[in-house]
Amino acid sequence: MSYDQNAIAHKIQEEMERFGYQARTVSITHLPEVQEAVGGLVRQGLLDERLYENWHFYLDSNKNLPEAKTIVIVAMPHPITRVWFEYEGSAYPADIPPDYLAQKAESRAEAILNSVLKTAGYRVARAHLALKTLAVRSGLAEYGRNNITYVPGMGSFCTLVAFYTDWLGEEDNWRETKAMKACRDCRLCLQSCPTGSISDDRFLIHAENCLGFLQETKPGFPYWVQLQPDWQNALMGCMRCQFVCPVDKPYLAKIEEGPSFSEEETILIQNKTPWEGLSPELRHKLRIPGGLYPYMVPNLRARIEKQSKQE
Ligand code: B12
Ligand code: SF4
Ligand code: SF4
Repeated sequence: MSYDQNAIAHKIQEEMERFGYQARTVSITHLPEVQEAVGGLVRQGLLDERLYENWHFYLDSNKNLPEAKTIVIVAMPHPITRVWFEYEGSAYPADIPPDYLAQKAESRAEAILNSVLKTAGYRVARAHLALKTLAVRSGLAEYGRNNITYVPGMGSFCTLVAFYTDWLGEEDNWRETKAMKACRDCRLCLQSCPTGSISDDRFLIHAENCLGFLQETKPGFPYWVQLQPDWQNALMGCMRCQFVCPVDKPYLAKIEEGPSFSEEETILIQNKTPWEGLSPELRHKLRIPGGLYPYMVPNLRARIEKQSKQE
């Protein structure tokens, strides 16, 4: 059976839109440019080695699908999830940033592509690349000064995921990198970052100082961060540069209510009970992948300590 190319592109867009997702296609010929955008920074010594060594987003290519002709990049809106912890008669709210709970949306985007492309005889494989670079160069997003990318209708509260396919998408969306107009006269994220990771000396943030990095490499908070206001603002990572951003304001109102944890459950977590020692129900309720659990514990402790002091 032959499939009309336009019909395939149309079907992908239609299915993505059903879930509020946005997608762009980019020719595989741009893959070296995506890699080089990061490679150039590495050679200039502007990117901490631990970043690309830890996350491998930089030189990865389409080894899993050598016949790939197209890269599809997808942005999926994702609200903050607010969970509650009971402790000594008080309820403590804590926010989980969208990307820590994004697996479901990523799988759904993959399922959509599989349902359209595999049915038409094409293959689909995950593309592990520098996703913000790809999103901005494909025209899907623009950079904020905080180095997070903003998608119209989603702000920065979205997850990105990319795929290779041997289907030849007709549209090759490619342009120069772009920053948001809103950042021209605004420095709120720079002024609010508790680690000084966003600076005036360069556009690229000093990601090795970002709380997201510090917490994922070593659980806890360095003492110098604790001297800053609002250094503890999320149950995982940090959202300070998104909380203060005027472009994100409309999306901050959409908070998804997550589960509440009883005092008993809160104490188990606070006491650093190993992941394997938690009941299957509690693990399920926590929603995060087990590997991230040790990074959550110091945040919960700090969250409770901070609110107790204010009460
Ligand atoms: C490593 C990583 C981290 C590291 C480093 C982050 C960083 N800024 O590099 C740490 C752990 C700190 C981190 C933290 C967070 N991350 Co992260 N992270 C990644 C990962 C794996 C790679 C990022 C990357 O490519 N870095 C390399 C740098 C060089 O890329 P870049 O920032 O795009 O840099 C470009 C620009 O600076 C541009 N540029 C340079 N000079 C200039 C000048 C001008 C004028 C312009 C316009 C551009 C420009 O060129 C560079 C190369 O293209 C991606 C997933 C993936 N595979 O892509 C997720 C990802 C970027 N993270 C994500 C998120 C959500 C976060 C957090 C918000 C999580 C949180 N709340 O705690 C924070 C945000 C921190 C921040 N302010 O950036 C999302 C971003 C979604 C979005 N809307 O953009 C991603 C895409 C994950 C996902 N699947 O959705 N992250
Ligand atoms: S806070 Fe201001 S400078 Fe920072 S990303 Fe948002 S609009 Fe841009
Ligand atoms: S996530 Fe937090 S630490 Fe990282 S750049 Fe934004 S405000 Fe700074």
